[in-house]
Amino acid sequence: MNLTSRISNFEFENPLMNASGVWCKEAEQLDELKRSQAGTFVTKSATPQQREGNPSPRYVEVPLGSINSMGLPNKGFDFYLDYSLRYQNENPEKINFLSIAGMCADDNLEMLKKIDSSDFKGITELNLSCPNVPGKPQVGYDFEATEKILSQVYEFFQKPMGVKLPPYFDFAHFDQMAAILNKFPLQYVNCINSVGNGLYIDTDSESVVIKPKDGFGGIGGAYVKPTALANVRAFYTRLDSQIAVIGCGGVENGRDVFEHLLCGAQMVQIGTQLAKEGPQIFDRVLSELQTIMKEKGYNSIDDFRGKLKSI
Ligand code: OXC
Repeated sequence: MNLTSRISNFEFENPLMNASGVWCKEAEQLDELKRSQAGTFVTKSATPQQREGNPSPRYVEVPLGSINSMGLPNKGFDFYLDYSLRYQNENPEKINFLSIAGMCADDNLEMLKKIDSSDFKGITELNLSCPNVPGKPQVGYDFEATEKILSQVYEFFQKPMGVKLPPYFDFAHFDQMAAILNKFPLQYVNCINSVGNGLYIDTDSESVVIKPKDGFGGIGGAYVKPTALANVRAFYTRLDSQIAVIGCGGVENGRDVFEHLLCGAQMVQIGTQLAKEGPQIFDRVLSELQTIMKEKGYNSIDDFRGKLKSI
């Protein structure tokens, strides 16, 4: 069975990978992803310098998913660039995604300049949608700021790049954001980051469950699948065909992956459920996907990718 997926000129054995932030902060975690069945992996969103992130508790599993306010804890940009360079030297036929999330536009430009002048051959992900840094709005909800940063980036940046978007909930916003993204030579857009600033409450203790921002945090898992699928579909149908879509949100099993692919995703990321099960999840989900494809008589993902039917 052919599970091959592509982003730009890169080909991956299968469409599965981690969602940035999950199982990818430490070298040991990245090593485990490397050894897993995932088609590739993405590193934790980096800031120029190492960050501790928000106070704990800051990630809690809740009945239908998770709530988090990590606040971009990471080991600093150089660590993830070095890791990625080592990975590509050891595995010349493979590449990974390198995620960055500066605290401001200048941070992003500084990191992108370093990537541009490095030997990095993989794909950069510009995270425009972290909901968890107190006082920092999500750039992806500011259409002017999004267009401005992309214009600044493409004045010099020559390498493959995609953007990680927050979820949108209005057709006007799908239209406006897609029109902006279509102006740039992006390789992909990633839909979606967590649904920002939800509030999960523990009724017994009558309290919030995470400490930062008085309990407000990004929601992931089953809660967000319909929103994620809507965003994948909305951007798949609006973006120029050379811009791929990566689907992220609510993936727990092969059926969820199938649905993201049907909506048009090239790659499908797993976050909350990866945090729960660990990297062996990729074996299970891949075999579930193959079972569904076999039942439906599909030999390759391209047989059904994007072909969601109307009624
Ligand atoms: N999305 C992000 O982009 N970052 C993390 N959480 C999230 O939901 C974080 O570090 O807070």
